[in-house]
Amino acid sequence: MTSDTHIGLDTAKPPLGAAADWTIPQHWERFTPVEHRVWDLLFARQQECLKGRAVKQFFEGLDLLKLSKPGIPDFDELNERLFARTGWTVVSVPGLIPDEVFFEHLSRRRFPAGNFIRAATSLDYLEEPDVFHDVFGHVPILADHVAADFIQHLGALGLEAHAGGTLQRLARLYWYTIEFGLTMEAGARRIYGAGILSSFGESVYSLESDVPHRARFDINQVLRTRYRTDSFQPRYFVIDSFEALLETVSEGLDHLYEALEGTEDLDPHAADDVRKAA
Ligand code: HBI
Ligand code: FE
Repeated sequence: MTSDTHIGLDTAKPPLGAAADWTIPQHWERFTPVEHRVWDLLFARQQECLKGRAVKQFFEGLDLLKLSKPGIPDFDELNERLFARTGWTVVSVPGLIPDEVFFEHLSRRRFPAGNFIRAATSLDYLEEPDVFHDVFGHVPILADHVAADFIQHLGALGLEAHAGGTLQRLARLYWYTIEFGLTMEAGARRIYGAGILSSFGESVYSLESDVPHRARFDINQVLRTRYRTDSFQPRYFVIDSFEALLETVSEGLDHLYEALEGTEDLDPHAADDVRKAA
């Protein structure tokens, strides 16, 4: 989860107590019963709401990683299972970290997870990604081999884009897949983006509202389309499968960045026919 405009993080130094890569110890024992209860509340609500809405690899990941165990997961336990499965581990961070640091972690199969959970008084509003968004939303599909490969590859592409000045485009690919992606599954649309999976309201809206546009995933359209960070998404892109998604990035993106130079950004609110002409 991030914003098109989180400013100044790139030059920031890690906060006190954090390592050079912005990781901090989870100190799982410090979470209070109230915080564990917030996790349980959010977990129960989403597990119910996502039946028939989330992609099957999400539920398989929940089971494989035993995430339905009550309370905020202890990363030492979680990482034993996750690492054995796909070589990924979850690392604790204080909150949003600089783009380059974030993508470096992904490129090494480390997923940065916020080391805090939202207050019970604001179950549906989130300033920065908390442990529920990151671990419930992002981690289950890391247990799927193809999705795990894709997210690591996105990490490497993020580092290249950061170095090459095309990070804004790559951030859109990240946003419209890992954060807010939809996929086809047995002929029906299903959710796989963490920003939706971890949001009660958007889990329903993304599939059932007639407000947002839903377009077949097209890498060029994605790289050109701006995104909103302050509301439900006005547009979703629907992939055929994780295999198809991985295929679109397997040759790298430099040739696409070049071809898109000078093209207009696309408005996510605009209808497809208008955009086709763009
Ligand atoms: N930091 N902790 C954290 N979580 C994110 O999702 C994140 C980040 N920093 C940068 C970032 N995301 C963006 O670069 C991507 O979402 C594009
Ligand atoms: Fe996220």
